[in-house]
Amino acid sequence: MLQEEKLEALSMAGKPKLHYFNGRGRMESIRWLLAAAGVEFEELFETREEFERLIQGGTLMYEQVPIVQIDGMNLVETRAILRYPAAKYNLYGRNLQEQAWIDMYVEGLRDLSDMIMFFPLSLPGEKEMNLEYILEKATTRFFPVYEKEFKARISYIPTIHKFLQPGSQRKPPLDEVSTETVKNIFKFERGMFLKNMGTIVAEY
Ligand SMILES: N[C@@H](CCC(=O)N[C@@H](CS)C(=O)NCC(=O)O)C(=O)O
Repeated sequence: MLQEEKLEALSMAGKPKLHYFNGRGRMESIRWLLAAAGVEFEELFETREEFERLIQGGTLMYEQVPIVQIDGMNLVETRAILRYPAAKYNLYGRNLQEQAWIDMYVEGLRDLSDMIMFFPLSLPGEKEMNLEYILEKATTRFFPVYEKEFKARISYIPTIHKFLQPGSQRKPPLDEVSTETVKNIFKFERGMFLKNMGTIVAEY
């Protein structure tokens, strides 16, 4: 091994490993959280074959990603993953009340981000209707909360400011090509049915 390769391997050794496809999806909030905590992370972008290998190797508790390998654990379930570094790096409130507020913001944001995440998988005939629904809920229900509480403050936090700069590990929204990649990895063959604030009640 070359000296630089050894150094690279050493610096990667302690970093959390994130396994997901190369896009936002459920991993993006985890990327944001680690970035905000100032924690460097390594990303492994799954193909269908790698995803199946993880399943067969017994690494994925529910045969689903995201998975984050951190501190000797194979952490799955997005919100369980988020809570771990949040608590570890003191970003999960100073008391139970603060934790409850954080949970409320996180759960609301999840309702909104689930709708946005599944939007590219809408059936062609339902795209326009879904977009209208998401925009209406975003602008009247969710954005006012986040604008009031966070807008001005957040982007000034140095770690977040850095993550917002071009070239960071922040992902772009799905385009047509990456949507096809995701469909192939997770075998989404038809549309997803969105109802009631992004809850998927059926896959068809
Ligand atoms: N509740 C889980 C849901 C995970 C999930 O639905 N993952 C999708 C990719 S975003 C997946 O692995 N789908 C493949 C499958 O279920 O077979 C979480 O929040 O992490």
